[in-house]
Amino acid sequence: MKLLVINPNTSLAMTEGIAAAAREVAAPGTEIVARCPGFGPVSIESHFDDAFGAAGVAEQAKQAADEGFDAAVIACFGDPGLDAAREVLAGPVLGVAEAAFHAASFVATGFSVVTTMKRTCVIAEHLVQRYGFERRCRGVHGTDIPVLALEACGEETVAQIEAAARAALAADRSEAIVLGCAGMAALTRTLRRRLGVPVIDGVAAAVKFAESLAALGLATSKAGDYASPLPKRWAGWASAFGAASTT
Ligand code: 2AL
Repeated sequence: MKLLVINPNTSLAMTEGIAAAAREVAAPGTEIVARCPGFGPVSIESHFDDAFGAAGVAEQAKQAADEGFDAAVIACFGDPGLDAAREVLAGPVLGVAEAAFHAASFVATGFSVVTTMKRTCVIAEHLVQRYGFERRCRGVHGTDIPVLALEACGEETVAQIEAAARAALAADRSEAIVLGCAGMAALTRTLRRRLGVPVIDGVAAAVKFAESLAALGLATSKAGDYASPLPKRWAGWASAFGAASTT
């Protein structure tokens, strides 16, 4: 299958890291194509960043709509633009936060999220509520590690995330850790070994769920909510996005 992985931020280094994490778990027949938007912030760690990340995802999804992708993954923990991508793409679209919450719930009764800047915790908490995981997610914990610090992540940063995860497991009485940033994907195995509990990277989870949905022959329902957007006039730099979609 052909899987589109959209990194909603504009960091090429992070896009490559996400692609590597996706390829590490992908089945032999899965082709991973990783892209990021042509505009927007280099990292997403505020509501304003998130709004432009969502627009970037919408741009990438729209541009890829006729390229024959079987499924897509939105690789930023805020799942920006997820619903928009589902409207314009034919195959299933998975957000990494959504995928990670589902995966964690299969292996633990309660999980904690360990994320980047403390100010992004509310974005993750909103997703927990939106997806209905309030009874499984026992806490969201910020480390105040900037997203870009994860691009060249040394032992000091890993140790900081490990310490935050240990504190979260104890304070929340949880049994699994969800990593709250796509840039943390490369740390999964190390943290799993050190913590001795399931550590869930949403990128890997989303890739495997996308493969499963494709194997099951399941795609986004176009019967209502996720039908293609109505064609209309768009103004300014976004005018190309008003054209009718073929999906
Ligand atoms: C993220 C992420 O996954 N990518 C990004 O730019 N920001 N998440 C986060 N919690 O900071």
